[in-house]
Amino acid sequence: MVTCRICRQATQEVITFGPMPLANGFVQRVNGNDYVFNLGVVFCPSCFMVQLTETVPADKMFNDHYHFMSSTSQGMAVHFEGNAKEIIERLGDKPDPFVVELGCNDGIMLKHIAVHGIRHLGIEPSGNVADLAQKNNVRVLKEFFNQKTAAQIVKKDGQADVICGSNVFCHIEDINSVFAGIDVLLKEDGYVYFEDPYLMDIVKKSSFDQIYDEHVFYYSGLSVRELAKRHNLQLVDMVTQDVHGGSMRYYLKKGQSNPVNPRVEQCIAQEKALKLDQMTGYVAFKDNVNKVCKDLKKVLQDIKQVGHRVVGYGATSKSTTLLNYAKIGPALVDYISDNTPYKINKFTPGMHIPIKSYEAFLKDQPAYTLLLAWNHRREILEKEKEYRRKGGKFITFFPAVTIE
Ligand code: JHZ
Repeated sequence: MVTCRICRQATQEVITFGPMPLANGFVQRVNGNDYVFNLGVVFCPSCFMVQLTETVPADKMFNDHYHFMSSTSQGMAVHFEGNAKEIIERLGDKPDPFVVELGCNDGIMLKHIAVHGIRHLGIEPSGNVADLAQKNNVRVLKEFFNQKTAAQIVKKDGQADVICGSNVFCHIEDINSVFAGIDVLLKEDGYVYFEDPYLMDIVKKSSFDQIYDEHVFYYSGLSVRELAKRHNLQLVDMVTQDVHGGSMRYYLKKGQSNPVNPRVEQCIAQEKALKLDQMTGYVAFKDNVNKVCKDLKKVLQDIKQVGHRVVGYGATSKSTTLLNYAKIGPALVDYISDNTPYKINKFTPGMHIPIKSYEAFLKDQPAYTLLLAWNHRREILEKEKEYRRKGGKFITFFPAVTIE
C-alpha cells in the first residue's frame, strides 16, 4: 500500500507501467546500463492528489547533466515572456520588488525580469542549465528549494513579493517542504503562482506520457486547494494554459480570506463532473492508454510493412514512457531528430533509438514522422510546412492515433 505524500492516508492504484528508465536518462552507448524504477500512479481519495507510486532520488534526475533546456521551443519562449510581463504588471509600482523562481532552468522567464533591473533569484539544482541562466544575466542559486534554503534567502535578500515555478512544483516529492519554505519566504501581501500539466487534460486525452519519474504530482484544483490549505495558503485563481498539452496555472495567497476568482469553483466543478474526486474517474484511463499504444504500434508496423520509414520528432522526456510502455524501438522508428545539442548522438532511455540533429531530418525527408513533441504541434507543423508540402506526414496519438 502506498501512503499519500501529502496527507499520509492510503492511496489507490490508477495504473502501473512496470520497469521504466529515467525520462531524461539518455545514454552515450547502446550497451550502457539504464537506471530503472517501477513507474505507476496512485490516487489519494482523502486529499485528491494523484501521484507516482515510486519515486527516484532527486539528484539522480536533476544534476549537472540535465538534458532538458526550456529555450528549445519558440512557442515556450513567447509563453514565458508573457509570464514575465504579467509579473511586472501585477507588481505595479511596488517599491524594490523581489521575484523568486523555483526551477528557473536556462532563465527563459527570469531573463525578462532581469532586463528590467528587478531584484530576482532563480533556484536551480541542475548545474548545467543554471550556468545557461547565468549567461542570460539571471541571478541563480544552485540548490533544491526547501524551508532551509528559504531561510537563507530571507537572511540575504529579504522576503519575496512573487514566488513562482513552471513545470517544477509537480517535480518535487517533498512538496510539503516547499510550501513550508514558501511560508518563510513570501511576504504577507505577496503571491505564488505555479503551472504544471493539468490532471483533467491528462485524463481526458489519455496523455499518459506526462507520467514519468520527474512528474511526482499530477495537480488539479481539487488537490491544490487542499494542499494550500494545509500550509495556510489559499487557492485564489486558476487559469488554463495552452502549453505542454494542457496546463493549469494556480495562484495562491497567504491566509484564508482572500477574494477568490469564480474560475476556481468553475474548474473544480468540471473536475468533479469528470469524477476526479473519486476513484471512478480514473477507471477508464488504463484501457484508454492501452488502446492508444496498441493502435499506434499497429500503424507503425503497417507503415514498415509497406516499406516506408518512420522517424521521430523531438526526443522528449515524455516519449520515454510512451516508447518503453508500447515497446517502440529502432525497429519501428529509425531515429529521432532533436534540436538540443546535448541530446544529439545519444540514445533514448531504454529503447535506445539514436538521436540525430534537426539538419539530418531536413536532409532525409522521411515518409512518416512520429510527432513525439506533440505538445508543440502548432509550432512544429508551421515550421515543417515544406516537409508536408513534399508529401511528408506526421503521426500524432492523443487522444487517438491520427496521420496528417
Ligand atoms: P518538451 C520537459 O519535458 C521536462 P519534455 C520537464 N520534466 C517538464 O516538465 C517539461 O519539459 C515541461 C525538441 N524540439 O518541451 C526539444 C525540437 O527538436 O515536449 C526537446 O528536446 N524541435 C522539465 O522533454 C523536445 O523536442 C522543435 O521544433 O517532454 C521537446 O520537449 C521543438 C519545439 C522541440 O518537453
